[in-house]
Amino acid sequence: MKIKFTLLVLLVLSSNLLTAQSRATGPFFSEYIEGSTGSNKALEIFNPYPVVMDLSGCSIELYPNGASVPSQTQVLTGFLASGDVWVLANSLATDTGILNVTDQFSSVCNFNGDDALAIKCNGEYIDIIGQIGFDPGTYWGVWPPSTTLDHTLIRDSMVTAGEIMWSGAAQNQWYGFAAPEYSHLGWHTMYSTVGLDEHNESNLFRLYPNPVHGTLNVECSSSAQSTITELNIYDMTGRIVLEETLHSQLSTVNCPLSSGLYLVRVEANDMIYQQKLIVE
Ligand SMILES: [Ca+2]
Ligand SMILES: [Ca+2]
Repeated sequence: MKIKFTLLVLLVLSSNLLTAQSRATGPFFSEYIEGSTGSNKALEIFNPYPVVMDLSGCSIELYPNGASVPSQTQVLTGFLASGDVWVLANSLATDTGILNVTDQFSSVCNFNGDDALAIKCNGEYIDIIGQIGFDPGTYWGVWPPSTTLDHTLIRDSMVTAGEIMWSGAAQNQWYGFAAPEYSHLGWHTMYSTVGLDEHNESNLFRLYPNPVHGTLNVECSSSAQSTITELNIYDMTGRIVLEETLHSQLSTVNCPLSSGLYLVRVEANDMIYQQKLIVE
């Protein structure tokens, strides 16, 4: 059920996409759910490219308990739209938070924390959760601190391609939520830091102070002759945490957010500007 997605990177696709396309391409894991009760387990995969992706030739593999060969393989078929996700779930899942957005039931959703999962396309690994052929004991740890046991893991919105190296690489690309947490399932947001910086290098759009504590000023330069109409602030999991409708070149926005890194996206006339924001 492809119900909802946001793709913020289209206007700024540049070197990141070229880099990704120079190696094997395919979808990557955007969400992992290992429920604390029953078989409420799910995987979400995401198409990061600006074109429809043909999934034929791609499969998802489950490597249980340190196995070096998969016990379960799910061959993928069909097409996945740009920025869209495909949700696979355990056939015994009972929670409607999973069932309402499931596209396909699959036996690869039989992991329980200490297993590795891979996406392979045309014989090449595209993305791996954990380390194939190695048993971590109980779970794989991720950073910020969480684990693959009894957690929902959301892929960092800055990630633009799969990663086959786990230690020190893919393991640092996930945000963990204690199970049950299903509100991110069925959609994913991706954006590119390289693109963001490049897109705003002419300083047509300005946020200050940054870091901010309290009131944020949002301004389009007079040379841009633009009036800001919409402002959205996203957290690092891609969730919109603040929405404002504005009607001026310079606006002030009360910013009562918890400390952390965010992405601010504004629309002004026909342009979209994006910039990272630190809240103190
Ligand atoms: Ca296992
Ligand atoms: Ca998701």
